[in-house]
Amino acid sequence: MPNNSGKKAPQELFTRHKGNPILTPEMWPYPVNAVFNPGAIKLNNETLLLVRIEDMRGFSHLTVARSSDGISNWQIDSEPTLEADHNSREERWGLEDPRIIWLEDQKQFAITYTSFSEGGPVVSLAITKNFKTFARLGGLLPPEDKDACLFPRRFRGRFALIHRPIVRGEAHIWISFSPDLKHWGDHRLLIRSRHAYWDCHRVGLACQPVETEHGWLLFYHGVRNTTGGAIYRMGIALLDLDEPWRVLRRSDEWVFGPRELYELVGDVGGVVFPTGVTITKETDQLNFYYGAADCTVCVATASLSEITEYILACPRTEQ
Ligand code: BMA
Repeated sequence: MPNNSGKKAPQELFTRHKGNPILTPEMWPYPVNAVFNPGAIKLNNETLLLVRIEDMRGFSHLTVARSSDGISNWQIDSEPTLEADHNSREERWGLEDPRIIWLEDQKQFAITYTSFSEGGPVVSLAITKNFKTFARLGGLLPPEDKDACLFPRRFRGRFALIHRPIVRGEAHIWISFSPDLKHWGDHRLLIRSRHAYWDCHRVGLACQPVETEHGWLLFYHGVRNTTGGAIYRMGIALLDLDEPWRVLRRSDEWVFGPRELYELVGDVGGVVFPTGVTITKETDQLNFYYGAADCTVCVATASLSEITEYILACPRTEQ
C-alpha cells in the first residue's frame, strides 16, 4: 500500500513469488536435509543457482540448479557440483553460502564461499568458466570470516573484497584489497551493526554488489537477537562507484524480513538470507534468491529503479 506521500513503504519494494519456495529438499535428485542460501548469476540465457545443500551429517556442499525463467523447471546436477575435501583443514566440515560475480579481468566467474575449516569459518575463493570444473584458490583471510564477495572490477588496480570478520566478538562488514587475489590488506571497516536497530547484533553481506550509475547497491543482512531467537532481515547501503570504501547512504529500516510461513518455520525460523541476485535490465527487474528458514530457496522481485530511488532518499552516512 502506498503511504500518504504516494510512495511505497520500504518493505513493499519486494514482491515474493507466489510459488515460493521454488526449490525444496524434496526436489533434490539425492537425499538432503536442506537447500538454501544460493549464489545466483545468469549464464547462457539461463539463471544458474549454486545452492548450499546440507546433508544428513549436517555438512554442506554446493550444487548447481539451472532454469530458463529463473523460477521453474529447474535442472539440478545429479550429484554435488562442488563437494568439500573433508580431509583438508580448510574444508573439513563443508562449504557454505556462495556469492558469485563475473570477474571481467579474468573472464571467469569468481565464487566466494564459507569453508567450515578446522580454525573456524573462513572465506575461500574458487574460479570457474562453466560451473563444471573449478580452480580452488584457497582461504583468503584468517577465520572467523564469512559473507564475502569480490567486486567485478578493480579499483585503482586492486581487487576488492567485502567480508564479515568477527573482531572482539563484534560482527561488522569490512572491505579489503589485493593486487593479486592472494595477498589482502588495507582492511577497512565498512558497515557497522547499529545499537538498538533491527541490525544491532550482526551485519553481513547479502547478495553480490549491484552496480548503478549512482554507486554500488550493497544489500546486507542484519540480525537482532530476541527472546524468541535471532531475526534475519535485509537492509540496503550505497557505496561510492569508484571508491567503494565510502558508504554514501544507508537505509534506517529493513526492506525485507521474514513474514511468510516458509520463512518463519524451518530448521532456523525467522530467517530470510538473500545470497544471489540476477538483473534483467530490459524489464528493470531484480530477482533476489534467498534461503528461507535455512530450509528452502525462495525468490522475491524488485524494481532496480525503485530500489535506486529509495536508497538515494535514505540518510547520508557520516563518512
Ligand atoms: C548465518 C549463516 C547462514 C545461516 C544464518 C541463519 O550465520 O550461517 O548460513 O543461514 O546464519 O541461520
